[in-house]
Amino acid sequence: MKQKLWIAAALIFPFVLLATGGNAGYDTKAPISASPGGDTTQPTRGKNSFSLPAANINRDQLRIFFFGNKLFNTNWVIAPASVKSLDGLGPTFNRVSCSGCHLRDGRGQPPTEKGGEFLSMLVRLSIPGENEHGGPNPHPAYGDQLNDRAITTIPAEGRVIIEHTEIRGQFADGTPYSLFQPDYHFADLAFGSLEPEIMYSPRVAPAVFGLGLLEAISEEDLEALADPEDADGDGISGRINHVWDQGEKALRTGRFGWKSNAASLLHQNAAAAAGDIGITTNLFPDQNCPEKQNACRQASLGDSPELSDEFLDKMTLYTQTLAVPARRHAEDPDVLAGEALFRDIGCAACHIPTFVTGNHPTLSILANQTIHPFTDLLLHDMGDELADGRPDYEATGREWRTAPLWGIGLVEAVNKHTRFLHDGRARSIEEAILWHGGEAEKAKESYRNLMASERGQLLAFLNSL
Ligand code: HEC
Ligand code: HEC
Ligand SMILES: [Ca+2]
Ligand SMILES: [Ca+2]
Ligand SMILES: [Ca+2]
Repeated sequence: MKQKLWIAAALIFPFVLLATGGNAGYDTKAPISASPGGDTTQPTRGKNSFSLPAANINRDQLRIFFFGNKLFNTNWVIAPASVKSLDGLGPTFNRVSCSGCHLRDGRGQPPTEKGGEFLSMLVRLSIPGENEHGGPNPHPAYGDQLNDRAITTIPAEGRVIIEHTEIRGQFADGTPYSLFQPDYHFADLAFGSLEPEIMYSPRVAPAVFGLGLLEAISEEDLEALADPEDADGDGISGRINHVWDQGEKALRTGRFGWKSNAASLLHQNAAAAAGDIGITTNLFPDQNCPEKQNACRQASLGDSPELSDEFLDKMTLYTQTLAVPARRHAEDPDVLAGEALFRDIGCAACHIPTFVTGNHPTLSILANQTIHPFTDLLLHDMGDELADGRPDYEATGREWRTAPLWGIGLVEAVNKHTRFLHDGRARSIEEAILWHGGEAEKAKESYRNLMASERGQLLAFLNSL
């Protein structure tokens, strides 16, 4: 009997600590302010709402920010060119600039016409097995990403065509809705079939503001939020993705990418330069030419590295200090009612509203900020329909990082579209909710069961972010 009591006390004690707050830097109940980026928050400015420097940036940092902005918008050219510091495009690539996909620092979308070319999304590839760091195993002929463009002297790898099937459903009150289920086909493959063993993952470019604040969320908070075995029995089991960081040369907690498959912005940016544009850095010094692509290897002409450490650091500060835009209509009664519904029906269990950031590794302006990103940066099983079937480090083929929701109501103003989720299949915020499954099935069902007026309030809240 005595022993049982001890066990019970040992089990309950940690929960009491958590429930009473302890030192936790996150909160699911605190009211949500109009400044989701803390002191970095900037007023909205139409289509430039994602492109402003953090409001608390200092003058030296601002100079670097503007230079980083230039690099982010640079159209890289084939080497050798007259400006040596900005050549080395390809040999294969997806776009010639970062902003080609992250248009106005915002998000990409699938092609708008049937069979249209990819302008702001890409397809990751791998075959079964793991690479030397436990990450995705690249395809011997196509690598870890389908590069749908190339310099003139060599072939592009191929392209992807999207087709849609319409799925019909209805809300509990009988109102009908329809969803677009995408179906992907490879075409014009230059190095033979990708079947039978290829695993692929189509992903749109996410927006790039507020990311330094996500980098400053403390490790302890993410560990406290993670519940891999669902010990508290709420049906939600967030997991940390441990991923190789090429800057630290170690496994680190993943925070960026649709599967939390990158741990730092330095790594993410250098990987994007190599994989998306064909630009080498000291972090990734090899040209993006898989073993079977001889012409690719012979075509690499840029200086090594094509992007210097100094420029990579400046580009990284840029992606760390893009401001989070202020909320609109935060005090509107419908928005406040929607905020209450967001918590009541379980959205806030994954889309964690509030964190106080810890220290940032390089930028003190990002430390100790009360922020509202609406993510736990953790992996969740989102069900069969959203599954890509392609593991990414510890993320399974059914798991995705909780997408941050800050700024989501401004996507239309900035990017002139409302395509959501990892592959942009959702045509509206509401469709994104209706695709939720797996651990989020219960919250999705609760949404489907709301009255039309309540659904409107929840959407008014999301549009105020
Ligand atoms: C071909 C389109 C494309 C280009 C070009 C591109 N990106 Fe991206 N970017 C993406 C996609 C897709 C993701 C999500 C990646 C994933 O889930 O693995 C991403 C993710 C990111 C992220 C993480 C965002 C987040 O919310 O986690 C950053 C930062 C980033 N890119 C920076 C850059 C930089 C810097 C460049 C230029 C060197 C660049 N990107 C070029 C498509 C692109
Ligand atoms: C179990 C965790 C979980 C719960 C609960 C949850 N979400 Fe999500 N949410 C996610 C994940 C993971 C994604 C990314 C999925 C993807 O891209 O395939 C996401 C994506 C979204 C998106 C699209 C964001 C974007 O950038 O494209 C919206 C909007 C959203 N959720 C709203 C909600 C709302 C509203 C609720 C409550 C009804 C909710 N979510 C409940 C985990 C969750
Ligand atoms: Ca190159
Ligand atoms: Ca490739
Ligand atoms: Ca749980």
